[in-house]
Order: sequence, then structure tokens, then C-alpha cells
Amino acid sequence: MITVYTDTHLLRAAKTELHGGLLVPPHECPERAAYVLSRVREVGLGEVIGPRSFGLDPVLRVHDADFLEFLSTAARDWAEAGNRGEAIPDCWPARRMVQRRPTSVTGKLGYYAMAGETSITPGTWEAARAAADVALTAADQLLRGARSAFGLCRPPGHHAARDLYGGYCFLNNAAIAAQYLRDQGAARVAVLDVDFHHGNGTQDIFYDRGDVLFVSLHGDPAEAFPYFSGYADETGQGVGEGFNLNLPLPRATGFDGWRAALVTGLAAIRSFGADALVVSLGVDTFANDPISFFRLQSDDFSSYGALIAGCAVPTLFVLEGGYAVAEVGVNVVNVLTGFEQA
Ligand code: SP5
Ligand code: ZN
Repeated sequence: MITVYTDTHLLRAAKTELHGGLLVPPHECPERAAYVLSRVREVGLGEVIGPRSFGLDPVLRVHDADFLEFLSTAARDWAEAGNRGEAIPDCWPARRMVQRRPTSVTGKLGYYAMAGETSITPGTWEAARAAADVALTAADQLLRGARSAFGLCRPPGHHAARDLYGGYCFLNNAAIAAQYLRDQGAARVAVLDVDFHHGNGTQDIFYDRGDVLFVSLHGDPAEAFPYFSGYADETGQGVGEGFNLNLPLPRATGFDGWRAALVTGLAAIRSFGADALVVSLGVDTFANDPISFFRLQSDDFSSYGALIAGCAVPTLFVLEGGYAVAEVGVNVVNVLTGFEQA
């Protein structure tokens, strides 16, 4: 399996994450990608190639132009406004408030943020763009006939909606790749999100679409981020009704319970008849993950990689979360080798 990777992710190097009332070093850190890349090389997964530049057209198929303009200018505007720390919102358009875009950068942060833990920094926009190019370049491998490909994306993407960032995400790499596969001729694309957190951004982007099936396994939103999205009764709308499948799972779910949900999700993907599958691959389901509450062990990742291969459809893996940093490489690559060896 080919891996697509670029060092440009290093430009996403925030100093702060709002966590537990403190500004702490971010869980979503550059070392994560280094561990994954080094494990890809250690096991000899396959060639590692750089991304090509797709420009903003495929990004604009999924995200609003005003949102991209905001992301590309926020860090500079924040500094020019005299703020000394990293850019974080402190006011949101909550219930009964006016949903109108302010001119102030602080107001815009609240307008476009779905969560407040994620600082915007100089370099964030360039890194996020590169991560989208990584996903698109990996998608191109499928169009050239590959059975699978791996986009080693950083920063991650699945919490980013058409006009929302947060949850460590800015551009929705998996959604951009799924839409690109549609635009290049795949009639039906499935997105399987195995990150611990609900992929609220991906759900939102495809919610009223019958041509893209979204399936997500995640911590019950009553207890887990992103809290306001991911319930089982969110099933899609309009022609998209029935094409969104949420499988929320309780605290302390181990591999038996998780695998049963995966089998349910894979059955839905099979009966949908997908021409391509995009996997939002987060490994924060790992037992030792510092911000999550499932109990998967490293061997379990190999097992479920093989189950995904049972779909027998061209499959693009896109990296999402996973914060037990030293184990992220082993766990991610176990999924990929489990898939390949099935
Ligand atoms: C891509 C991805 O995995 N994003 C995750 C974003 C999570 N953001 C907030 C997490 C808050 C976790 N609080 C749990 C405290 C556990 N002691
Ligand atoms: Zn996650």
C-alpha cells in the first residue's frame, strides 16, 4: 500500500490546547505523524510518496469560500489585533443569538469554531491545505487502480464541517477525498469513521446526500466530544435519509462490543454498494488513549483491518486522531497491514 506524506504538517505546531481549564501542549502534535511514518517504514508497508498540489477547487467542493478565507487570515488578523497568545474563541452564537458573521477576528473565531480547544497559529492554514493534498493524492491512487492507499494526514479533519473548524481539525480531508472520488466517477462512496469521536463534520457535509453513505462508530455523545452530534437517531435528511448511520457506544467498550458495531457498519456499506470506501482512521479507541474511553488493544487494530478488507472495495485510509503518541504508529499500521494481509 502506498503512503502519501509531507513534512509540511510540521507547520501545524500549536503551543496550546485548552484542556481541563489549562493551556497545555496539544494532544494533536507533530510527533504523532513521525511515529506513524517511522512504523510505515519499519514494517515495509510500501512506497512513501509526496502529495501533488490540487489547488483549492476540490476543497471548495466541500467547504465554503468565506470559511477558507477566514482560516487563511485568522492567525495574522489575531496578531494584528494585538493578541499575544494563540487564537482561540471566547464567544459563540449560542441559542437565540444572531447567526451573523462579525467583522472582528475574535467574533469570527466564535462564528466558525465548533469547539474551543483548538488554537489557530501561523502555519496552520498551510499545513491543513497540505493535509488535504495528501488525502487527494492518496485518492488518486485508487483512481489509478490501487486496491488501497494511505493518506498520512495531519492535522486531522473529521470534525471540520462546511464552515466549521475545531476538535483539532480545519479542513475535512476524508470528505474532500470522498467528494473528489465522486467527481472523478465513483457513483457511490462510503465513509467509515472509526475514530473514537463522532465525525460530526463529515456527517454534516453529506447529511442530505444519498450518494455518500456515512457510518461512524464512536463514544456516546452524551458522554463524549463532540457532545452535540453522533446520536443514533441522526439518520440523514431529504434524499439523504437512511444514508447516515451512527453507532454510539458506551464507556469502557472493548473489542467485542466495538467489533459487533463494525460488523453492523460494514453490512450497511456492503448493501449500499459503494464503488469506493474512505476510512477516517483514528486510533484513539486504544485502551491507553489519554482523552478517550474505549479499550481496544494493539492486536485488535490488525483484526479490524482484516474485517474492513472484507468489503472488497477500493479503500482509502485517511489519518484522524490517536493521542497515545508512542503507540499511534503501531496501531495505525496494524490496521493497514491487517487490511493488506486479509
Ligand atoms: C480528531 C480528533 O480526535 N479530535 C478530538 C478532539 C477532542 N477535543 C476535546 C477533547 C476533550 C476531552 N476531554 C476528556 C478528558 C478526559 N480526562
Ligand atoms: Zn478522535
